Amino acid sequence: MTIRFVTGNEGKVEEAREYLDGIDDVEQVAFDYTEIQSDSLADIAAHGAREAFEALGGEDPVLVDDAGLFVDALGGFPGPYSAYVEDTVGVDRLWRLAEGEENRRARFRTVLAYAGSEVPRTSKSEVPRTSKSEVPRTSKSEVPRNSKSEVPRNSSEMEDDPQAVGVETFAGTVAGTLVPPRGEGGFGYDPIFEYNGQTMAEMSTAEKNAISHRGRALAEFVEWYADRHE
Ligand code: ITT
Ligand code: NA
Repeated sequence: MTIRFVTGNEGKVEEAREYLDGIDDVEQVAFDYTEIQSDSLADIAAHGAREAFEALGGEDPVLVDDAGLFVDALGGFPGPYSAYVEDTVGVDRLWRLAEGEENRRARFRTVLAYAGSEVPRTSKSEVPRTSKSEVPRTSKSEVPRNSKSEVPRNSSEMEDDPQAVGVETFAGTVAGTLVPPRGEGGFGYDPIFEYNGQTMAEMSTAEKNAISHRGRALAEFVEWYADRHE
């Protein structure tokens, strides 16, 4: 089977391909799904994956990744608005905003949403699976929860809706420190995010996957997926 990764971001695809090497093929698919307004990455990703799977048709499952950088001293900003802030303010100026703060801790979070016909439609998928190794933090903006904007489907609604597809979500987080930009690899905010002495832009894809939010979410995904696709 081929997993259709619906994203405009090649960096995400490269990381998923490297991680899923030998498990499944990953194809990048351009489809502009609706990014619902929510402070929950899980809701945004789950909604996007469901919409993309239904709109694209076909059998192959769909993966959507919604990510963000959450800066502790800035109350979790830019969080779900990270892509918009990267495009408007830019990575260097976000660093300068953090530079003025004593606390430069930040974390990356991602939620992978997988939509496929084999996922039970009654799956309680809006609460992402998270690895046990990940210590949950209590920053309000990070705790995935159902927002009012996405009404969870109830089973009677789904019985009436043959088009409904099951969605399963997988979350990953990594905590680090913001630093002046260093490194040529990775993408997005990687040059200003330091983990264990290296920025993520100074790491190879494999090194980044070993510690990153996306790598952790992919690990959760693989654990779940491997059971179903021997
Ligand atoms: P798609 O929505 O098309 O998948 P995107 O780049 O817009 O691609 P997001 O909506 O998830 O992705 O935006 C997340 C923002 O955070 C965006 O600015 C990314 O560059 C950045 N980002 C996401 N993952 C990252 C990572 O692993 N390292 C550094 N920055 C990352
Ligand atoms: Na996006």
